[in-house]
Amino acid sequence: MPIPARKNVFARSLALLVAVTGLMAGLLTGVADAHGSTTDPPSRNYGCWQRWGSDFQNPSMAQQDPMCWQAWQADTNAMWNWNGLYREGVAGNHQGAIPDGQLCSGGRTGGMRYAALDNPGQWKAVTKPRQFTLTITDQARHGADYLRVYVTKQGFDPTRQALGWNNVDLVATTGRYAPAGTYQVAVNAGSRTGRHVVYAIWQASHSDQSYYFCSDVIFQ
Ligand SMILES: [Cu+2]
Repeated sequence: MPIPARKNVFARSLALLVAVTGLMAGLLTGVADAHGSTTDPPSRNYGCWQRWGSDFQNPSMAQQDPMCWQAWQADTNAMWNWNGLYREGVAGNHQGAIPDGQLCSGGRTGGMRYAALDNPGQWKAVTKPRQFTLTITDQARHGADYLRVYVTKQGFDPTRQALGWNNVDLVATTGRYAPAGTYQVAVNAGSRTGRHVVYAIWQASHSDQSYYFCSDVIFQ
C-alpha cells in the first residue's frame, strides 16, 4: 500500500512542520514580548535560568541547588519566562495586589506559574557589600516610572518563611528612567548582615505594568 504510506509520511512531515513553525513563532513572540528582571543580584527565577537553563533536567540540581530544582519541577515556564513576572493595572497599590507570603511570585501572577518562587529554603544567594548597586535589565525598553527596593529586616529567615510585607523595609526609591537596557539603583542595606532577600518593584512606563523580583543575597 505505497500511497497510504506516503500520505502518512507526508502527514507526519506536515505535522512536524506545523509544530516547528509554531515553536519558532512562539520563540519570536517571546523575544518581541520580552520584558525584564533584576539581573544583579539575580532574581530567583533569573538565577535558576542562568545556572540551569541548558541543563534543567540534571538530577544533581536537587542536591546542588534544591530551590531551583523545586522551581523547575513546579513549572519550567517560571524560568523560560524569567522576564515575565509582572501584574497589570495595579495602579500603584502593590500591597493591596500582593498578599503576604506571595511577594516573590507577584501575588501568584499568571496563576501558579511563579508560585514556587515564594517557597522558603536554601535559595542560592550572592554575596554583596551592604552598599551595592542593583541592576534591572529591561529587554523591552519600557522605561521606568520608578523603582522601589526593599530589604528584609534583620532576623527574618528566608530559608524558613515566605516573604510578607511586614518582613521588609523600603530602602531605596527612584524617579523616572528613560527607556534603556538597564536601570540601576544604589542600595544601602544599613547594618544588615548575613542572608537577606532584596525585593525590587519596577513600575514600567509604557503602561501600568508592575514587576516584582526577589533576589537572595548574603551581606558581609
Ligand atoms: Cu513588558
